[in-house]
Amino acid sequence: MSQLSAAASCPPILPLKHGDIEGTATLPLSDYHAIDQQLLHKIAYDALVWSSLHGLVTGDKSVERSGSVPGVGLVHAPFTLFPASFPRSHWKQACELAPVFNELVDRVSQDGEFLQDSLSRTKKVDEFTSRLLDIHSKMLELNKKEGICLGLHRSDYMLDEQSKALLQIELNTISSSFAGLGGLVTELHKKLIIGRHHHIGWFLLRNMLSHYGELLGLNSDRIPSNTACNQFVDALAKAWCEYNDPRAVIMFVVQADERNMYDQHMLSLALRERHHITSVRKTLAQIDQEAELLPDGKLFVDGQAIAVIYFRAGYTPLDYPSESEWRARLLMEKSSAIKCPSISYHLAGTKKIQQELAKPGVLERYLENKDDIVKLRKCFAGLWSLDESDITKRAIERPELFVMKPQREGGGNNIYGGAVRDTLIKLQKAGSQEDAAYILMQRIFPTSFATFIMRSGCCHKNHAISELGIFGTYLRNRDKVILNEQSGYLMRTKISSSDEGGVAAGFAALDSVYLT
Ligand code: ADP
Ligand code: HGS
Repeated sequence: MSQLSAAASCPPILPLKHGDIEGTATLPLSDYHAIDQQLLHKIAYDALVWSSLHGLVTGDKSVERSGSVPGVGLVHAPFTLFPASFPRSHWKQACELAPVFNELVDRVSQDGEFLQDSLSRTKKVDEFTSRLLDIHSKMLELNKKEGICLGLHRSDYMLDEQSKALLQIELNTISSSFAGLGGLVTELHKKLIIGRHHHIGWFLLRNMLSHYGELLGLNSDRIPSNTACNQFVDALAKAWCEYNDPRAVIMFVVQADERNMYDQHMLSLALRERHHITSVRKTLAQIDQEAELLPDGKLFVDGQAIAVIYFRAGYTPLDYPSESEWRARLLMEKSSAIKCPSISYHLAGTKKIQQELAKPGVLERYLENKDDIVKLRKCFAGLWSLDESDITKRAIERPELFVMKPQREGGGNNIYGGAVRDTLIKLQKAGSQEDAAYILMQRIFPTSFATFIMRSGCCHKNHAISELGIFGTYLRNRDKVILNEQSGYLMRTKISSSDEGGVAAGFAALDSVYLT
């Protein structure tokens, strides 16, 4: 049965939702084959089945009775039907930057004075950042040194259409998500393009079973493999080994109302299956209730020794609704358990530090290799503090060319367009110190392309833009660097009219990469 007639037996065509672009789409990747609705539907249908069968899902608590089970109200994670084109040269550039950014975070994290000084004005006007700095200065007072440092980072980039420059959006050093689900989308896109290989009559069967590659002029070899899940898990396992207590477990610090738990469970499952390491999930409030810190620094939670603390919460003020959560964060920081991230790594990943590191001569304080410094600077977009009057003046004139950012993570916090001007004028009028809570950044305009986004079972054809995240894993035990690698990727694609990004924040869809 040919592919086209196979499509005919499918249920009615997926509705194109309001606001989608009408008419047949021109795929961004093939030589502009138009794709007909029947074929599109067949592909979308197969993709939805695949995603449910392979755990490309997010959970919610809508259907559970008691609070103790994971979110069993499952829906597929938003994903694109086809990978997003990305130039091979820029892909290579982004991958090569990963170990350099890993080393930079580790070096900056050890300069407590730089972190405190750079954030000292922010501290006065931003309660959340101030509390993080208090924990950090407490560690400085105690002269607490982190013997073993583990970083699971993701550096996000956009390819600026006008300059063709690969520019960093930000570096995430805490709760860098989607190492799990991101790899599944890579697998989905590869499977959609090429079917299962059967050894008997391999060539013949391959032609019959290969899904849509030939039809769409796509070649799955152009989709880079994505080992983010296993590399994150192997880094966590190596850190666990360095802690050297076989009874100890890895603790995931999670949000009570987490929806992205299956991205986290994928890591837990792989820890057990690949390394026979047990992981436990606790909220900050539970840790405050159940944790015990022994005089020798060993941390026990609910009676279990903790070797590694992996934060998938604690990056936003929303995670600290009371003093209980702050007590838990401080207690963990005081312990000898390996924090991922430590408070220093967490602070090194703030947007204010990103902006300070972009100042002339600052990178030279942390890195020796001149080539590395050149490589880093090449991917820096314009970054400024608000006390640079010529920039704020320009931002008031042309607010659409800037993004204004508070020291927040998790998406949905940035200021765009006219609101940039309004906020700057308000801050100037108030003459307050509030401006220290923000940074200004050059707005990056990637090329927009037509793609298909699957969300809640519906296929939306939209003009979209993409953001490439490259994962990095880093592990150091005192003066021995055990691991410093690029570790897979996350491609996120969002409709080009949306200012914000973020899958968890509900703006973007998970995607993969098609090298051109
Ligand atoms: P968060 O840490 O909350 O995710 P980010 O700095 O990553 O904040 O920004 C969130 C989203 O906003 C990004 O995923 C991207 O879609 C958009 N964004 C951020 N900075 C820029 C920029 N300079 N140019 C264009 N878009 C940006
Ligand atoms: C989790 N629910 C991030 N992490 O990586 N954002 C996106 O999954 O543990 O949503 O697009 C939490 C930020 C990019 C992924 C979400 C870096 C979270 O928001 C954690 S701090």
